[in-house]
Amino acid sequence: MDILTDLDKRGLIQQTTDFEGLQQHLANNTVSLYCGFDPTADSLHIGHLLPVTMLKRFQEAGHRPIALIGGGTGMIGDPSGRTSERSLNTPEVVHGFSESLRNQLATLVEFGEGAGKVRSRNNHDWLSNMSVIDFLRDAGKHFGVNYMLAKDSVASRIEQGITFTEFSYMILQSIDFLKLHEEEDVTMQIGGSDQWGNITAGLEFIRRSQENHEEEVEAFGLTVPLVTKADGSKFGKTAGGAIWLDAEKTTPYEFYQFWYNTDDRDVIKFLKMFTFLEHEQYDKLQVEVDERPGDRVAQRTLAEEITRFVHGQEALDQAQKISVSLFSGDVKALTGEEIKQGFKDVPTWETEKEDISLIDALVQASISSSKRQAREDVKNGAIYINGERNTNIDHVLSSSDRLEDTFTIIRRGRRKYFLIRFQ
Ligand code: 383
Repeated sequence: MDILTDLDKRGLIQQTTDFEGLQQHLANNTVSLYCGFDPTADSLHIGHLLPVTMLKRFQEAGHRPIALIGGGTGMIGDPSGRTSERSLNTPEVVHGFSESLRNQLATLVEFGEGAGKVRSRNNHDWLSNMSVIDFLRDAGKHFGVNYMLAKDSVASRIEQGITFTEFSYMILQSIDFLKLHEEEDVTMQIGGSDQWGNITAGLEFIRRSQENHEEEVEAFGLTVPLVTKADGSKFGKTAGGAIWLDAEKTTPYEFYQFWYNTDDRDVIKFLKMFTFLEHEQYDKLQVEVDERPGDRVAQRTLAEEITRFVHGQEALDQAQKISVSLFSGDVKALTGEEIKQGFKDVPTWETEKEDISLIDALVQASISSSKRQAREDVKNGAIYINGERNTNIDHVLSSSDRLEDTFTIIRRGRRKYFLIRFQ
């Protein structure tokens, strides 16, 4: 199957310029293509994951992807898909973010030259030393203001207001496309559907810049769709905020759980879009969803595949160990590191490393509402210490109740967890 047909079957194509021409182009050439990532934070988030997997898909299909870090464009701010002006970050901050993104991308795709590798470029290298006269003469002259005003990214901001800075952004992205076209033989830019306007502006710029050349080289654009959920809520946002690809910001356990909790109605769609499973494999998983939804085999596969891709096998194993422990209640075997991950969002009470009666601890940690309630809870068998039921109201929490000499995990009832952290 050719790559475009595969992408189409996976629901990964929102728009392309000249689909058949692109199909031909990809069939007859080793195509250099690129996708840009602006350093607006110190990590990518799952909204960036599809484009990253797209780079890998094209690489595996024998083409030559480039990940472009927007060290220059990140200084300006893309208005696409945003309802208000961005605040500018300092050059130092943008530079730091660029470094972080590059390092992160290097863990997701294999950077390097040659076959099987993904090249990386940073547009700071050419945008930062471009003179304003060159900018206005060589680039600006090819962009009609009416054309720019008609772009979604600008038109949708007219009422709100948009500065000349953000208004100019599409020209910078177009300069990149032309630059990479000339220097790296790039003939295709990919991105999310929010990037369609910028990508087509670049194509227009390349076309105009070639008007005097004898031979016109074709160039193409392709966008992936915005990921939507069956329940209408926004994909990628949880109560805790964005889902980041950086393990320090969203732990592999949280990341795993995010995917594991996918709705039955979305899970096959997400498997097709985000994983590298073959068509027969997700067809089989569709049967699982239809016939044994309670087993969540498709969700587990989804969570496994994506967590492995982003965080690696070891982090996946750990995330699964934590998940199983929390679900079964058997938490004794967790390491301190795993407890920190699994209990990141669990109510935590910090106290000195001293013995304390269980009843006092339950009240002070706000696990039970009063001493009376605490005694009831213990007597009723609702209280578990490190996974083991404790019905002794005179129990004293001591060092023998601490995991890794630091944590006591209290569970009330079937699922409600609390953490006591002794320092
Ligand atoms: C900069 C210079 C270029 C080409 C692209 C860019 C970045 C682009 C942008 N992209 C988003 C970002 O950086 O702002 N102007 O966060 C996101 N992308 C990709 C994809 C996406 C887009 O990095 O839809 C989600 O991830 O295109 O929002 O020469």
